[in-house]
Parts: sequence; structure tokens; C-alpha cells
Amino acid sequence: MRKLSFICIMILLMMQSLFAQEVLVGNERMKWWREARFGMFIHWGCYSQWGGTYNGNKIGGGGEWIMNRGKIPVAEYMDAAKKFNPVNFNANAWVKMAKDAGMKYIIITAKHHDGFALFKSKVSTWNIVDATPFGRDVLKELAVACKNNDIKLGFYYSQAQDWVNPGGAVKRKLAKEGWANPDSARIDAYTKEHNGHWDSLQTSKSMADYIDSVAVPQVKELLSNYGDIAVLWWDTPTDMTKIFAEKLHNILMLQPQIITNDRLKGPDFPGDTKTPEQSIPGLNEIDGKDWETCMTMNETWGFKSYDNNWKSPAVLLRNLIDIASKGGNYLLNVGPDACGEFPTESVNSLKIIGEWMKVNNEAIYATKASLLKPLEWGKCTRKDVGENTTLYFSVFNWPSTGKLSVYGITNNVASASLLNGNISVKTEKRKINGMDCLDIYVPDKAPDNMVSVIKVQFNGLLVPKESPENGKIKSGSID
Ligand code: H79
Repeated sequence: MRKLSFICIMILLMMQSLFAQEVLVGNERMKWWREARFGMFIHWGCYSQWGGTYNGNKIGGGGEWIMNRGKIPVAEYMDAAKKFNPVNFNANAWVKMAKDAGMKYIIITAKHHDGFALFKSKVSTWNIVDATPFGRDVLKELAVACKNNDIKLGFYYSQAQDWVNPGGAVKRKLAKEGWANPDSARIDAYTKEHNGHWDSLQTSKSMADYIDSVAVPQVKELLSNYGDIAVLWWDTPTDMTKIFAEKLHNILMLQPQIITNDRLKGPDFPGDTKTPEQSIPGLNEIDGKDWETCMTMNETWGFKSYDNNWKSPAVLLRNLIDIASKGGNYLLNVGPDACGEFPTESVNSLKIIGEWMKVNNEAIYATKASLLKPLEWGKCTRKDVGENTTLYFSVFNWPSTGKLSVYGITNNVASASLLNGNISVKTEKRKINGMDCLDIYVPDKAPDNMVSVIKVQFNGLLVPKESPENGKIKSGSID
């Protein structure tokens, strides 16, 4: 009996240490990602050549959805790729733009829902090398450029939806869901628009065939032929089964350091990161899991010639800071055009963000959520260095009073300065109605025209008196 309990205890101890090891390995694996905070999403494929227009009609939704939304027949869509010749594509130029913006990683659509592979694939000729006059393996060139520039490369792979390779899933949507008193004409129009497959070629094989003959071997190609791959970014788990998901998940063993997201199948396959799409979670939605907001600069992922609804550089920058202040990453999208060039507005925004990052990146990289209560005039990121905390206050609304106040901090200040120009600023601690208040005295004019950062080093680790309550991020998983 005693021997049995000894063995049981030993087994428990072993399991515990194995678990601890796994957690450590996980933390080690996530380290670069948690420090990076800023990455570039690239949506590019033969959909980019359509630019959002089919037969003279502007097609709704993202530019990368044009085949589905326009119900373009498979043969016609494939035929158009014979004219896809993005001769201005320059991997080094793309990577340099990401790097100069302060981004630490790039995730590119290796294959989006239209099934078009941006790489040479042996299992489907529906790829950029075999199906276009361009004939170059874009991912190969990007992998080299990323390696030379010390930028991590990750692949987006639409594992379930595929509108060209037979057997691929096509998202359906029922009109009734969530609609109050819809009229029947609207339901009919909607159902027609979202009723799955529209070309008999798409259903000429089963989804199991597609998974075995396209998705699985292509993910193997991606994880075998392009060196170290930092991230596998799954998307839209339409009709995924547990068996399909396991087959794909198992391939990740080819790259033990790889990081994956939560879009492979659903809650059973949470991956490493949550993926809020086009939204920034509120403080009460943060639950301790790693997360990354992906977002467009205008309203489309894939290029649309007439989408001019661009977010300003200041908005993009404030989003990055807001996200960092809540402990997440910002995956900001660029949709290059049919020639292989970034839209001018994207180039411009990246440049402006990069200039800010050159001066202020300390407030972003390797920072954590501040745990302070929301500030009226800006956002705060945090670094614990040894036994001391540093806070970075990003000021969105520069005060006319010459003073910024922060509540709930008891620690003494060791130093305080503006990152721009490294100018010292005075601080003062006082109590208001029994509450600790730190006043930071700042010049009349903000040193930076978008966001100015004040770095405050404290003695000791900061334990804010009030911290946000825990809640959950709304999962970005769609479907
Ligand atoms: O790759 C980008 C999107 O194409 C992809 N995820 C990001 C990163 C995505 N696929 N599906 N969805 C996002 C959600 C589906 C939205 C839809 Fe629609 C609403 C599909 C049909 C109606 C958006 C609007 C796309 C077409 C019209």
C-alpha cells in the first residue's frame, strides 16, 4: 500500500514537472512575439489584380472575397490569373518598409480562400509559379529578404475554405441568424449571396480529399521549404472536423518554435493567440491569453482600387499604443496592388509611424499592460527592469495646464523624461482626498505632433492600487 502511494506520488511529481517544463517551453517560444508588439499583415494574391471590380461592377466586401461575392466561375477566375504579372514585386522593398515602420514580423497570405498559392506547390498547379506569367515563388524571395533583414516571417493559410481546389469548403451563412423581422426579399437576396458553392467544379471532390491532397501537403511544403517559419495563421474553420484539424495541427511539429492562432477549428484547438479582427478589446476583455488585433488601413484586406477610406497615420499609431497598453500585438495590413506595389497611403502611413517609432519605440517593444486605470489623456505601457518599474505615458491629448496627473501610485520617482529629445521633466507626489497622486510637469508645447511619450522610472516594483477587473476577450474566431 505504502509502495503504491509512493509510486502515485512519484508519478504526480513527474507529471507536474513535465507540465512546468511545457509552460516554460511555451513562454520561451512566445518570448519574441510578446516583445514584438507590431507586425505587418500582407494580403496579396491573384485577387489583387481585380482591384474590387468584376465586369465593370464594384463588388462589396473585402477585395480578397471578389471571387465569392462576384460568383465568378472557377474557369474564368483561373483564366484571369494568366494576366497576373506583378513585375514590380520586390521582396526587399516590402521587408524594408515593414522594418522601417518598426514592425518585427510579417504574416503573408500563402493561400487565401480563393485557393491561389503564392508559392510553388507540387500538389496544385493553382499557384503563382505554374498559373501566372510571373512565375516566381514570392514566398521564397520574401523568406530570403526577411532573413537578411532579421524580420520574422509567418504564413497565413486558409485551411478550410478553398473556392478553386475541388472539395474546399465555402462559407455559408443563414439569413435568419440574428435578424429581427427580416423581410423575405432580403432573406432571399442574402441566402443567394451566401449559399456556399456556386460552381460544380468546387464540389467535384469531398472535403476530406481536399484536406488530404491539398491542405495537408501544402502546409507541409510551407513548413519545409522556407526556413524558419515564425507563425502559422489559420483562418475561417468552415466545416472543419476534429480529424481534419488534427492532421493539420500535427504538421506544426516540423517547426517546433512555431506560434499559431485560434482559428484552426474552434475552442478545442485554441493555438497560442487570440485574434480579434478589426477591433481592439476593452480592458475588461483581457483574460491573460496572448492576443493580436489584425486590422486594415482602409476597409479591405486585398487591394481595392476605389477604397479610399484610409485611417490617418495618427489613428494607426494610437491603435498600436492602445493595443500595447493592454498587452497585445498589432498586425496591420497592407494590400499590395496587381503590380506588386503597396498603395501610396500605406507607404506614407508606414513611414510616419516609423519616424515616431525611431524616437519612441522603447514605449512599445517588450512592454506589458500597465495595469493602471484608464487615463483621460493617453495610454500607459510598462516594463519591470530588475526590481524597478518603468512606465511610459503616451500622451494623446497634451494638457493646456502644463501638468498631467496619475492616480494610485505610491512608489517614489527615480527619474522622468520626455523620450523625444530626452528632456527631463519635474514630478511631484501629493495626496488628494487620501488618494495618491503623481503630477508630471510638462512643457506648454508637445514635442511630438501625434503622440509624445513621458518615461517615468520608479523605485521598486509598482503595484497599482486599482487594476482592471479580469474578463474575457471576445474571441476573434469567425464562422
Ligand atoms: O483575410 C481576411 C478576411 O478575408 C478573412 N479574415 C481576414 C484576416 C475573413 N474571412 N471571413 N471573414 C473574414 C469573415 C467573413 C465575413 C463575411 Fe463577407 C461576411 C463573408 C461574407 C460576408 C466580408 C464581407 C467578406 C465578404 C463580405
